[in-house]
Amino acid sequence: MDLKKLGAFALTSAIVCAALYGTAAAETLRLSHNTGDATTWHKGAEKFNELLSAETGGEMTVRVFPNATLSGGDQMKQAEMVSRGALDFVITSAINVTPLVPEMAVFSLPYLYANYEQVDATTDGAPGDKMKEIMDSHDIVVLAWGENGFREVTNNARPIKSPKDMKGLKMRVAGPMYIDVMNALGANPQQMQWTETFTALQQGVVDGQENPIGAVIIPQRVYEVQKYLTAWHYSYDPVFLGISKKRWDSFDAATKEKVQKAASEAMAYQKQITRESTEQGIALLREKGMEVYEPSAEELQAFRDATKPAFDTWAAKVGTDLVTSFQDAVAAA
Ligand code: X2X
Repeated sequence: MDLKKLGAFALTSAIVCAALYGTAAAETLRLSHNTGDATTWHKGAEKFNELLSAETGGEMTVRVFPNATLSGGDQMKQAEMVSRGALDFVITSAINVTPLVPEMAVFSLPYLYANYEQVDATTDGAPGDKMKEIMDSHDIVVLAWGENGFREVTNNARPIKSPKDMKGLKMRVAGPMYIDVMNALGANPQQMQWTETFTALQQGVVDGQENPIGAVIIPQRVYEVQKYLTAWHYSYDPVFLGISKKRWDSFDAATKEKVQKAASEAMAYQKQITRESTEQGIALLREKGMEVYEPSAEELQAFRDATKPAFDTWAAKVGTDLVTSFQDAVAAA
């Protein structure tokens, strides 16, 4: 084939491709998250793909990878991969980012929040924006906050009604701050990947774990391997939809606007379905055979007092100014 023919062939191929796929520039971006494909995290990710495809007329689509498969099953590694541009998008929760950005632990300080109004006052207000700035300095652009939720404790040994009931329980936790919280309660914590936790609970490697009801416990059927749940609301965990700064900076202004719009809407949806599922959650878990305990205000205070050392340790790591800005927003809500 001479050069002229080769050129004509290449041109024809390009035209055929463009006709077949609508545009030659269609691109698929990758999104990693670290829960299963039935969770509200996953539904939020799928919604983001749907909205972004619609917004861009099919020019941009998002392929969703659950269970942290793109980071070799390591849920904490996702943030680091996004920050160096090895992943486009991530949906993960605050606690998973704390090895890279310790300040993210501020959200989950034990008993910082008592209700959703207080949560929203921080994520939708100046404290949430400050956290976006800090994340940005680690090359992760937080497009929108979503929700994992208030984390509740489950176990197979006994009902948990007071801190002394936690003594000696082998607890699976997600990240470093929860190790300190569990130690303050006299439990035996160990850090473990979420994807390995169901089997560990089933086989009795650990007695218990803690996770939000609507986003994780129900969709991942934790009730099949756990008998007792206490709704102690000890730590709130937000999720966020983030993009690598490298990828974000490669977009023009119009594209940024479309990505931002799809992300905001997808995470608003994710938060809404998480809260709906949580609201029905305790009744459903009882139906499934779990024994659910809802502590009184005084009982909650006992957990708050017992976890105070972990609050203080992590408030110091996070920085007093940041903690105070969160506490001020909470108090004003
Ligand atoms: O690992 C967990 O416990 C989970 C799924 O909630 C988080 O990613 C923090």
